[in-house]
Amino acid sequence: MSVFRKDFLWGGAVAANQLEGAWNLDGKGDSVPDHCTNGTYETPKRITVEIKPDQFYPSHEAIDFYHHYEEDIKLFAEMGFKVFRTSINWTRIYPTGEETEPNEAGLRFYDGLFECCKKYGIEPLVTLSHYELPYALVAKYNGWEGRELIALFEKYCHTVFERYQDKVKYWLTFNEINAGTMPFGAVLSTGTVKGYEGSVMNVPDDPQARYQAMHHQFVASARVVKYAHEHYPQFKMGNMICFILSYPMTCNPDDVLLNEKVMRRMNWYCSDVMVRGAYPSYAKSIWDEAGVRLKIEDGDLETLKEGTVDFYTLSYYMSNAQSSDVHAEKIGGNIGTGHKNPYLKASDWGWQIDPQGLHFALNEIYDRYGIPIMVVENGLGAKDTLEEDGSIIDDYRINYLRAHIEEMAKAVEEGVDLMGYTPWGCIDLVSASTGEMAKRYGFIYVEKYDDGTGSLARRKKKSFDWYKKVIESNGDIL
Ligand code: BGP
Repeated sequence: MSVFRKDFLWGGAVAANQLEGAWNLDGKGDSVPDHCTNGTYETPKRITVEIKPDQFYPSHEAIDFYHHYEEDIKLFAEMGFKVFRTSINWTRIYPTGEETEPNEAGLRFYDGLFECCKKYGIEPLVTLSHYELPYALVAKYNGWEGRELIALFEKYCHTVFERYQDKVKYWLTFNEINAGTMPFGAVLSTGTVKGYEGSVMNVPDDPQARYQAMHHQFVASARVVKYAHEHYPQFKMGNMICFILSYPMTCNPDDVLLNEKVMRRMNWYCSDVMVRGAYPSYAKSIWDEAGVRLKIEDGDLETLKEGTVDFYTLSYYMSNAQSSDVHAEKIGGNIGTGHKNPYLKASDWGWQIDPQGLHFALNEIYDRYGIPIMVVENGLGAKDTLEEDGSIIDDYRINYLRAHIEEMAKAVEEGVDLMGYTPWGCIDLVSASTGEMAKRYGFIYVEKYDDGTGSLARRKKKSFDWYKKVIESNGDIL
């Protein structure tokens, strides 16, 4: 007997900039990822101020979902998806963020997409900002450091709420808002990279700008959530956290306290604000340590209180360990911080695989907030091999997902109110951290390669049929 709710939202997740392509069609403006070149695990991708004709920008075509969405959603429906998480690319609606009138062609594209979901009985779950800041706002305001962005974001959200009020019920404000707590979050998340050109991993760090930017995002999110609650009572509004669980390396109290500090900054700081509606008591210690003096305007703290979210969502890929021993081995990986956990194995990209960590994280989150939770990203980025007969035997991916679903089930049995599960990159797409196609997550393979070539043909992987059975059995047959 399934432990998951009868109406459990099984599905998959993507982000507009990583799959749509059509980066400058039908009036779309350029967003931050459109300025990012391709990279690999070893060689970080770069951001450029101008779009250069001699550089390759993977988001420009991506997997051309813009022209393939009907075919792709049909395949999602065949797997039995109840929900499809995608984002609206802000630059399709307001190309520079500052227009007074929205771009009708951009709005029409998402009309078509959401109607197609509806045709198959799939509920859209829409991220309003998934690393898709108009680049013009980086150039003019240093991204979210500029307070002006709050009103510009509100204008954009009001437009899409009005337009899609009958088509979309579930909304997330900012994808992985806590990326701003890490230096590399300056590119994709806070956009505090005005005039910067170079590796996305070497941005000169400016914690003052990052934390101020996050404050503006918190206020923007709260205003939009409040507005939605007042005008569209049928909407459900969520936050989204990149949950990178960490453990103390040993029971040495130094390790335990170090880990608590990392967990607060990385995983709790943002959601404490968005779920509880106030900065936590330890926030000042984070700002002091980073040398940050936050500018909080009159009314901001009231706004945070008035715009708390209805449900909590997270991405979960890995965990790491924290050690006070200066000789402890650091993890490789391109986004993690911390140390290697000797009990875990890592993916080819250095992300330490830890299904039990998901169980632990869900328990901790639910104990802390007591509101419904949804896992809106999880999955294994791996190289796939196309066999001669055209098949892709991705047992490694099935094993990863199975193990995580088993642990989710245990958390549910222990009382966690889990609403749904949307594994990341349900169709192969461009990697956010490296810009590669080779780091594949999908149930559906796309013939598109790192040099930009490929027919864009879609093929079902072995995991496609596996996931279909998982959904059919509500998580019973794994
Ligand atoms: C999250 C992002 C996604 C996504 C995923 C996998 O951080 O929200 O946009 O891409 O991670 O990461 P990657 O693409 O770097 O493998």
